[in-house]
Amino acid sequence: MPGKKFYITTPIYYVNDQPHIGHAYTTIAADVVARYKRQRGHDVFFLTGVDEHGQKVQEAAKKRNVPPKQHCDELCVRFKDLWRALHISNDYFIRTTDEAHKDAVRSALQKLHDKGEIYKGSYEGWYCLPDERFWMEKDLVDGNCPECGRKVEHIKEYNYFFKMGSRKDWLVEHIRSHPDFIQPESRRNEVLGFLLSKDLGDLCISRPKERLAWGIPLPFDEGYVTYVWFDALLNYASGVGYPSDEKQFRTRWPASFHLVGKDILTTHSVYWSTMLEALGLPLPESIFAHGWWTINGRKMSKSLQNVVEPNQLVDEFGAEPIRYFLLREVPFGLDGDFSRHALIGRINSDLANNLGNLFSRALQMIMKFSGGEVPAPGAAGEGDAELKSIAGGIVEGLNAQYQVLAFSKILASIWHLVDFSNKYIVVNEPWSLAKSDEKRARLNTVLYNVAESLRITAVLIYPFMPQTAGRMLDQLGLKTDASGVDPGSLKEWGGLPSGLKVNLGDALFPRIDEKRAKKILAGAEPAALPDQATEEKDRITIEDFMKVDLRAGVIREAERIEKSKKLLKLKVDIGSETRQVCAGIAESYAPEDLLGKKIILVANLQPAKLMGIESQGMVLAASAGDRIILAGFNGGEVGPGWKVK
Ligand code: ME8
Repeated sequence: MPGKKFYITTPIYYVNDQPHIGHAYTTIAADVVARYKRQRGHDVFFLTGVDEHGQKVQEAAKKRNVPPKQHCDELCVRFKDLWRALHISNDYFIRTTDEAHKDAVRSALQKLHDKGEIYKGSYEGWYCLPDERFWMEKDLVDGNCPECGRKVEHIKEYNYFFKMGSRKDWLVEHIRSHPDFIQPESRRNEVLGFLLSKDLGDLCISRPKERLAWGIPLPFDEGYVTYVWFDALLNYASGVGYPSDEKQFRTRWPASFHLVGKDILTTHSVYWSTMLEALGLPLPESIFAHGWWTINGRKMSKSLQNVVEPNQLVDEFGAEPIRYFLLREVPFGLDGDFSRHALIGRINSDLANNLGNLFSRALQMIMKFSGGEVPAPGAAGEGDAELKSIAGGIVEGLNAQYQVLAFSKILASIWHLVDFSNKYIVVNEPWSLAKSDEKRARLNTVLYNVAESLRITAVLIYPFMPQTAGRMLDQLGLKTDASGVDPGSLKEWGGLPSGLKVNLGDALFPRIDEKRAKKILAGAEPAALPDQATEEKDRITIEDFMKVDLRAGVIREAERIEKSKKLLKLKVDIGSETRQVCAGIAESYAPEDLLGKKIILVANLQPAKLMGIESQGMVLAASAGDRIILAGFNGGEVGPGWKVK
């Protein structure tokens, strides 16, 4: 019997240019969720595709001197190829030039027109050509588009409008009564704020053909084509059969998740929701708007020559480290900064060192001390219960973490298991146990437990790194495919059969040595310029410096400060007391990721009030542009209150 249905989508990307790292980000995230849900036995449908109509695409085709359809055919292949290279497991790839999609758009338009939801009216206003949006005079910033800052044109013309404005109260009520409808919560509040602060106008859904030819003609007036957003949003319905294949549509709809970037949250939460309501269709369960990747603190753009090409990254690093990095580095929902430097750091420490070394070490020990076979475990000993409980804890919390797309946290918790397994080996010293026959039973238990922990790790990382998971299970001697193992089954420790023949194979993740790293970084994105270091005349003496009381602290609590984008309120344990500190790090850190983090506090600053909240000290951090990284300690057990000098 098919499992519970689960339908997830990405935005359909414009084919006006090559795919870049931002497109890869959303698609990888959707892929991870789709793979997880399939593992859990859900009947998954994962849709992605391309947005091919409208001004942007028409202009791009013109620039290349090819007809728009030919341009789309060529560009669309690049997206498809990239998804293959990144191991994306979409069930369907939709193009808005597909006949079925065009029919769906025309059918929806006709239906709304027949119901009196679409009317013709005159429009006078300012039009941003690149964004394809009308603006009111009052919205303009210095006479330019408030969204992209580019020039706008004054336009007066007749157009067709969809009655969106009258649905404002209904939409506010829907958002309020469905807490998961817009995620994360900060974005939900933003949309509510936007809706409550102004009137919601009707939506202009047509463009006169003489101004824009590349679009779907309106079924009731061939002199116009459909506005690209009205066309594009309907892909989520047409991609699952609307309206011609009612049976498929009824099984799949509504979507469980629309994943989008924060740039297109309004179109999804306001335009799409009201369109669905007018069509008499249920709304999606959740729209999740993730954050924005910058490159060394700057917007990605062709003119800055800092566009990160995912194909090049795949060639340099392989697909799986990229999938891991993008979802581990920054909590989904927050903005992040991409750099090859950070990517190499994660590959070398998390992947090559922590996971890769643990895996090869474990297999080598099974080879050496157990004849290459996973031994049968004996009685439990010291540390075993903790290892099992860490694994069990991850599995227990997994569904809830996936429900809020907490990828970074999920990976951090899996790596906690990896780190503990490494520690478990160090503490139990299998090489010493192997020296005495009496300790054989304990040796077997330790080797078995490490192997079982690695099997669990493989199943858990499968959604993120499917090929690595497959290699791990294969090297552990299992013939099972990780995609077919329900993570729920991992709750029971001991699923790994003993007697399996392990095989060594190549390292999971080769370390990137200094020479290679240098070569990669030489051609990488330009570094952010740090502030100039102190001039000679501003230098201080050692006595001056010693006046600053720097202390190691542990963050015990962290929360956002209402109305502040930048500030977090922290409770920092410095041994003798707990300090309340306001830190301007909210754009770089999620509060939940700070708990337990060791930081450096300036402990003898005069208290100050920030946004009305007392701050009793200052946390040290490095910053360049918008990018902030907390200063901390490099290994070692530093206790709260230790003096830093
Ligand atoms: O907006 N960081 O297409 P688009 C993170 N066709 N994500 C990014 C990003 C960045 N720097 N840049 C792009 C469109 N994205 C419409 C969508 S849907 C019915 C129509 C990702 O090619 C992110 O998901 O401009 C963002 O929402 C999307 O690409 C925009 O892609």
